This record gives sequence, structure tokens and C-alpha cells, in this order.
Amino acid sequence: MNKASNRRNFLKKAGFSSLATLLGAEIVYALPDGYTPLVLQGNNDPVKLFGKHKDMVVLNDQPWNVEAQAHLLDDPITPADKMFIRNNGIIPENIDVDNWTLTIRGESVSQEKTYSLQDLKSNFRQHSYQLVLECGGNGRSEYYPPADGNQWTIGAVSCAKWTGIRLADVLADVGIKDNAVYIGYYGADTHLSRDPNKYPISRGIPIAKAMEDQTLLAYAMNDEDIPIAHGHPLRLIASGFPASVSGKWIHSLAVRDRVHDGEKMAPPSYSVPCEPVQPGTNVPNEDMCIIEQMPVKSLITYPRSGAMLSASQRLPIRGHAWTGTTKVSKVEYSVDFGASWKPCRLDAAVNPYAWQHFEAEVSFPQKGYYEVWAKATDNTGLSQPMLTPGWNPKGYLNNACHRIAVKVT
Ligand SMILES: Nc1nc2c(c(=O)[nH]1)N[C@H]1C(S)=C(S)[C@@H](COP(=O)(O)O)O[C@H]1N2
Ligand SMILES: [Mo]
Repeated sequence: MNKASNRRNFLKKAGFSSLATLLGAEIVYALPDGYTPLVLQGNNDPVKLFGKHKDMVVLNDQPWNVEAQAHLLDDPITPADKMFIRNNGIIPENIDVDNWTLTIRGESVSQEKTYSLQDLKSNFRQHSYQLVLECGGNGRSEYYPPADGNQWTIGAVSCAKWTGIRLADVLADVGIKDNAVYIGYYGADTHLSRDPNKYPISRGIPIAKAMEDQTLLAYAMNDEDIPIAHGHPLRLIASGFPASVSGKWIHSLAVRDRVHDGEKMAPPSYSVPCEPVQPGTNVPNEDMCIIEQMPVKSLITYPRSGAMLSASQRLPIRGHAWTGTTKVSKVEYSVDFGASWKPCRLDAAVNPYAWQHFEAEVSFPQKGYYEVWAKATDNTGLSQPMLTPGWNPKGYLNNACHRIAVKVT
């Protein structure tokens, strides 16, 4: 390997791949391991910046994209320090909570209306739900041919307790017209180009989703102010859809008489081929459909992959299962690569779109190397595939089974 590619590797490993591009690829000296470019010193640590757990994995720091590892997601309710961050732009600074407003406008409102945060909190009934947020690109790293974008493994998912008011209640107060079909959000984050006229992302949800009880304008997470990285002081939460519809730092909503046309709303963003395609196919945008409900999925959060135990021991496993459609009806595990499956105990969801906890006591037929696989099935009968399903150009919707390695000695 020559020095230049050594250098690129170093930058890549350190998570500064964008810096390599910035500085140009033709760098003929190599920095010793452990050095940090001055411009990034102290600014690239999610532990310090956002209070994240030290084992969280940085995929990109411009913009910030940070994922959890499976074992970090063991809590029934995800604490803030173990919650993945997915940003498309620059986190807003100097948020003025006292003067924060939400404006509801668009073709399909009877009249534009602006609320202060205090109006929202005091004039509408408060609700709390545990709600899964999963990035549409979670699992992208498994696709081949690879898809551009953050190479999420399994950790772009969370289930926190969100508190706020129902979007439906606010829309009823504003008054919306019969021709309303979609809600679009606008947040206070800055486009990476720093062009103030551009939004990094402005997505939304169909009216039916907006009207669901669990679709919130949230101002608290896990009984505290929402952390800055996750949308303080006001966030749309529409669980069950790709988390990209759950807009952070919301200052405006548009009630639209058509599918919202904000940034990253139209295909190929957050869209998959309407018809299944052969891996590697170049799919025209008009043949792509916007993702709505997320598929059934599960995660083994205990033990960590790589556990060792003796042949006399049984292995307790546990984790969570979730779906964007209805509910998870069963979770099973296999220690023989899917040849046979045994049931796990499965809790009911505390509310729609909360993840459901499962556990089992696994015994192994003899000494050796095993993989414990978990497979969830929703109540329409759909299960998780064992292989990465449905290749698509942007690498969305990988709900393949999760597995951990175990050695019985
Ligand atoms: N304003 C704004 N909202 C946003 C985003 C963003 O970049 N800006 N990213 C979206 C995407 S793609 C995801 S997956 C979730 C991530 O939420 P989290 O960072 O709180 O985990 O926020 C969504 N809401
Ligand atoms: Mo996302």
C-alpha cells in the first residue's frame, strides 16, 4: 500500500473521509496514528458534544451520523445517550425556546396560524407514548452492490418515551380543508452549504398518518427536554414510517393539497423501486415509490455477539421487536441457521409503535460455535427474511434477521 492510500485509510478509519476529499487525495506524507487535524480537535467527539455513550459509533461528523451497537439498545426505553443521531444538515444553534413558534400554513389550511411553544403546551392535551424511530437506511451496509450514504449496520433505531400533543388536535384547531392530503415539515437546521434559502430535509406524512393518536408534536423525551441533537424544542414524531418523516427542530408545517415536495421528499430519497428489481439496476425516479410503513424487525440486545459459555450453561437472550404496520405476534430463535426455530417469550406493546421485548433461555446440543438468530413475525404473517431482502438503489428497508455469535466450550 502506498503512502497516499495509507493516509486515506487513516482518514477513513478516523471517520474523516470527507477531510481526505477536502485536502485532496495527493497527500504524500502520512500522519502518525493518533494525531488529529487541528481544525477538528475537540469538535468531533459525540461523547463531549452530545453526551453520547462512549461505544456509540460515528459514521460521519459532517453532518453528524452516529449509531448504536446492538448491546447498547438493551434498555426497554432507549436513554438519550444510546440513541442514534441522523442529521442531513447542521444542528441549529442558539435556540430561543421562549420565542419559538410553530406556524401551520399551506394550500389546505383554512387560515394560517402561529402558536408559541407555551400555547401548544397549555392549550392542548398532553400525551406520552413509547415510539420506535428507525432510519429507513438502517441495515444499508449489507446491500450489494453497495448503496451510497451512511453505512448503518443495525444501530439506527431507538424507542424512547415521547411526550407532546397530538398533531391531529392542532390541525383541528387550525382548520384544514377537505382537499388536504399531506403534511410537510420545516426545521431550523441549516443546509450543509450554509445557504439560508435551502432546507437540508423537509419531508412529511399523508393526512391519515398525521391523524393517528400516536403522531405527536413532541417537546419532551424520556421526561426531559428533548436533547438538542434530537430536535429540541419541538419535534414531529410519526413512528412506524422511516424516521426521516419525524422532523426535528420544527418551526413550520405545511398542510398540502398534494404530496409534499420538500427536500428529500421525492424519489429516489426514501423511496424504493415500486416493482422488485435485480441488484444493481439503475431505476428511474418515476419507477420509485415513497416508503411508508417500515417492515417487521428485531434485535438481540443481550448478550453481545462473541459470548462464551460452558456446555452445562443455558444462555439467556433478550431483545426487542417492532413493526410499522400492526404488531409483532411472535419472535423465534434458531441456533442452527434457521433449520429449526423455537419460540421466545414476547411482551405486548405498551402502546402502538412501541417495541416489544422478547427473551428466551437457549440451550445448545453440544460444544462448538453457534449463531443465535432471532426472527420476528407480524400479525399479518410476514416475517423477517434471513438474507438481505429487496435490493434497492439507496439501500433502504433491510429487515434481515439479526444474529450473534456464541461459543460453547
Ligand atoms: N430537521 C431535521 N429533521 C430530521 C432530520 C434532519 O436532518 N433534519 N433527519 C431525519 C432522519 S433521516 C432521521 S432517521 C431521524 C433521526 O432522528 P434522531 O437523530 O433523533 O435519531 O430524524 C429525521 N428528522
Ligand atoms: Mo433517516
